Amino acid sequence: TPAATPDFKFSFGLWTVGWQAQDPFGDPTRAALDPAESVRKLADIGAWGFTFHDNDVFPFDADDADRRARIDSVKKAADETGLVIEMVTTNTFTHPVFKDGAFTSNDRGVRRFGLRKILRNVDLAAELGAQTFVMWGGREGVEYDNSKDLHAAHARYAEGIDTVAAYIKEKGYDLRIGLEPKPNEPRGDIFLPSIGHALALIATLDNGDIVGLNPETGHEQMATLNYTHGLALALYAGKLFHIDLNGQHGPKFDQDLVFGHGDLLSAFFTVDLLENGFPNGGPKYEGARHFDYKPSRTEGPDGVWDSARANIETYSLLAKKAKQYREDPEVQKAFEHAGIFELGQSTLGEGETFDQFLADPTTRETFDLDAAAEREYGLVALHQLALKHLVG
Ligand code: 3MF
Ligand code: MG
Ligand code: MG
Ligand code: MG
Repeated sequence: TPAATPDFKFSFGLWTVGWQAQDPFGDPTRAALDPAESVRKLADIGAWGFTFHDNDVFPFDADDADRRARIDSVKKAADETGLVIEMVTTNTFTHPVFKDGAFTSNDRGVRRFGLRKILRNVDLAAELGAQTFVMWGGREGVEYDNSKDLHAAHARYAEGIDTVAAYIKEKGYDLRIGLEPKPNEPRGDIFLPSIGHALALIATLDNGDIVGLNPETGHEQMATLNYTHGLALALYAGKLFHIDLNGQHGPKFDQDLVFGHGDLLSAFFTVDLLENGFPNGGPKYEGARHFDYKPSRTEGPDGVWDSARANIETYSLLAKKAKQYREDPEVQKAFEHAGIFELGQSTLGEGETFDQFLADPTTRETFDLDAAAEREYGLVALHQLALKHLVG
C-alpha cells in the first residue's frame, strides 16, 4: 500500500531503485530496469518527483539520436504520471577518464571534457524544467597527499563550479547548483568532505549566490558529523537547496540504507527540523524530500520497491510523530524550562552600546554565578519525551 500522503514532495533518484547491486566484491544481483518503467513505479508508490544523472537515462557513449530517444522516453513517463523532474545531476565518476577527477583532474584536457559534459547536462536540466543541478564530485580527491598541488586543486574546483554557475546565469536558466559533500569513497579523501567545507568554498565564488548544498545523511555521518546540525547551518546560511535522505550506521563505507534504517533518533530530529522548523522560527526547507538510498544487495525485484516504499513510510511516520512531539504541551513546557525559547533572544539588547553593556552590573558585578552554575536544564527529561513520542 502506498504510504505517501500528498502533503510531502517525495522524490527518488533513478539510480537508487535502478542500482543493480554490483559492489567491489560482487557482481550485480539484479537486472537493469527501464528508467521510464521506474518513473511509472515511483508514481505508483506515491512519489511526487524524480531525479537522475545523465547516464542513468542514456549511456556515456550514446549517439545524439539514441540520447534523444531515451530522454524522450523518460519525459513521456513524467508527462503521463505527472511526476516532476526536480533535479538533474551529472555522472563524472563512472568512466575511467574521470579516475583522477573531472574539475580537479591533473589533466587539463580531462577538465575541459568534464566541463563540456556538465554544461551539456545543464542544458538538459533546464529543458526538463529541473530547478536544482547537483554536483557530487566523487572522483575529486586523492589517495595520496602528494598526488596534487592542493591549492591548485581547490582553485580548479572553484573555477569549475563558478563556470557552471556563470553559464546558468548567461543562459537565464532558473537553476541553482547544489554541491554534495562526502568525506571519502570512492577516493581515499574527497575534496569538500563536509557541509562546512563546501560553504567555505562557496564563499570564495563570484557566482556563489546560486550555489548551495545538497547534503546527504550518510555522508555527514561517515565523517562522524551530525546531519541535522549540518542542515541547520546550511539553512542559517541560506544554502539548503536540496537534500539526499538515507540511512547510515556511523563511520564506515557509504551504506545508503533506507531513511531511518541507520540512526533512527537522528532521523527523527532531521524530520522534526524539516517539517516543524526551528523552535524560535527561522528559515525552513521547502524543497523535495529526496531519497538517495540503495536497495540492499540481498533484495530482488520486489525488495527494490518494498525498500523504496519503506523510505516514504518511515518519513511519513516520523513526520507524524514529530508533529505530536512538538504539539505536546509537556514538550513545550520542557522547552521553556530548558531555555530553548530564551536562546531565541539576542544576547545584546536592541541598540545596546559597548558602554551600556560594560556598565551593566548584571553582566558581572551582581551576576548570580552560583545560581547560574546550578541551573538545571532538564535536557535528559526533554530527550526522554522525544524518545517516548518516537517509540510510543
Ligand atoms: C554518492 C552519491 C551520489 C550523488 C549523486 C548526485 C550516486 O555517494 O551520493 O549518488 O548523490 O551523484 O546527485
Ligand atoms: Mg550515500
Ligand atoms: Mg551517496
Ligand atoms: Mg547522494
